[in-house]
Amino acid sequence: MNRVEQIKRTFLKELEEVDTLQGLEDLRVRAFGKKGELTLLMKELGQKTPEERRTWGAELNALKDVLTTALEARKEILEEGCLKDQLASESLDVTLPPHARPRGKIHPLSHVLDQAIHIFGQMGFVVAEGPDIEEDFYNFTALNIPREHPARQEQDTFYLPSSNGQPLVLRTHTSPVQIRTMQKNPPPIRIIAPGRAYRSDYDATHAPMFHQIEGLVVDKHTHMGHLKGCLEEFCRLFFENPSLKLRFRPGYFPFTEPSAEVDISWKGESWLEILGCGMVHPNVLRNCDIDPTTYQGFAFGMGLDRIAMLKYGIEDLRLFFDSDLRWLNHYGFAPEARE
Ligand code: 2NM
Repeated sequence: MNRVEQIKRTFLKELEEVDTLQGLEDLRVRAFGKKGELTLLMKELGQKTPEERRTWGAELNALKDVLTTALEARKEILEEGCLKDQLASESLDVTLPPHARPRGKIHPLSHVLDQAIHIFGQMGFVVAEGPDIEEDFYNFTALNIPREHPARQEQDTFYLPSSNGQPLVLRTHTSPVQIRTMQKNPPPIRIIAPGRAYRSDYDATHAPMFHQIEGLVVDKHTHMGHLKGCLEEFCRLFFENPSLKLRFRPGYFPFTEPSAEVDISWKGESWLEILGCGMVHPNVLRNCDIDPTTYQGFAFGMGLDRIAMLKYGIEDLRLFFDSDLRWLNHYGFAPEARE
């Protein structure tokens, strides 16, 4: 048996036994690599006579073809097996529900809003809403805020180009929602108006856009005692402190008379102002076609951002609106906890 035939036999036999792609590659290198058996034989051709070169060359070329074809065939078989193994070991059922919980957090403001709506909801209040862009009439005039009142001045209010003679503003409080509600619905009325308000003011505790929640009750015998009881109940539930004390100080708002500012006892040592309130001014009721000799109402308003900061110890209001994921992850609430 000549050398060519011998190489062919051993190579084909080993090829049949090889069962990994790496083993196959090793075998290929032993035949066709730089120092492979076939490569060395090819090199020897150079030292042969032209006659020998012709016959040897033909034989070597035939061997090369046979081995290459056999290598390719074996490779295909091994690759197919390899893919089957991979498919079997990496099977994935995409119809299964995800095992990881959602990672988003509820913004502290949304959380506080949910709590407030829940507490007032249990007392019988319903949520009312209105536009952020308001007519001057609803934001000021109807609320008994005269033309010379400082709240109207440019430094506080964002004015917009007027439409058909009506001056427009970004509402500076959510009170216009109460006006619209009183104009549309006859008493008894029991609403809260949560929403955005805008004032030209910006520091650690003031943002040009902030959140308010206001409330309004109108009925025939509504009085200051109802107002006090309602706000005390709310504050005790919201701050989760059944012995929380409230202090009512006389105050002034153009739309209520009498008016009061409310403080809560804080860490047993000091008072903190958290809201304003009062009995709805007769002029305001009249502006909404409600007869002040038959009906009376109380109203209150507080900053949602402020009560969120107090409850959760958040120092800088500006961080509320930065959408910083690290901040949200720290101060946010798990979606499961949402009421
Ligand atoms: C406050 C304080 C006191 C208030 C009054 C009214 C309305 F429309 F009924 F007259 N809405 N909101 C009010 C009263 C708001 O926020 C500090």
